[in-house]
Amino acid sequence: TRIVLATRNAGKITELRAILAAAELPHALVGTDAYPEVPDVKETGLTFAENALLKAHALARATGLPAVADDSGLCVDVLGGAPGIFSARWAGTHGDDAANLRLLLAQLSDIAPEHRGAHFFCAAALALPDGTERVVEGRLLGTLRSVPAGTGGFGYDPILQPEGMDRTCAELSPAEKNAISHRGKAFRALVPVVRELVG
Ligand code: ITT
Ligand code: NA
Repeated sequence: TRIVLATRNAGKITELRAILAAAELPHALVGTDAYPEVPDVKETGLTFAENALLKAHALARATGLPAVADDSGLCVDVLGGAPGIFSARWAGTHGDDAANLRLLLAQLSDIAPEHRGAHFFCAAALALPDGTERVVEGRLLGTLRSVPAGTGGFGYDPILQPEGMDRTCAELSPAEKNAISHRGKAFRALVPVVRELVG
């Protein structure tokens, strides 16, 4: 069986392939790019879970295959959880990671180190063509640096320092990040669900 990965974010795809490869599922993981005719989904949900389900259902219906989707973002305590579901377009242009990071750092410039708590959040959804759906979640707690560090990962990785570590996510190896990340936790939790519902 094939399973479609409902994401166009290159950073996510790399991580999802590594996380799911470790699970040794008997499925071929096909990227959304194999289905260029599938229109982009409007992420109109109010939560990560709703948006992940919207993306998974749209691709499952369009392809007739089981689809998994990721909706994720950075939630900053002192901003009441923002950027949250708006993380990918915080500075206005969808997917402009550098601009998003710059704006967030500017917004936090007066915030003292002890008030810079934040977490990454990931909702991982599975949808089948018949409408069956499941969603699971994972988070990674940490604090936000005021100066970016590291070149790995993507998005806000250069400023999120996981709890108990002295490096940012962008300074971790891919395996180190996946072992503790919101995405690693969510998709490892999704694996038994895939085994149950897809076979
Ligand atoms: P798809 O909808 O195609 O999956 P997207 O980039 O639009 O791609 P989201 O709406 O879920 O996906 O937004 C995710 C944003 O959250 C992403 O652009 C980053 O800014 C941030 N983000 C999510 N996971 C992250 C991670 O592991 N490290 C750093 N930033 C992350
Ligand atoms: Na989103």
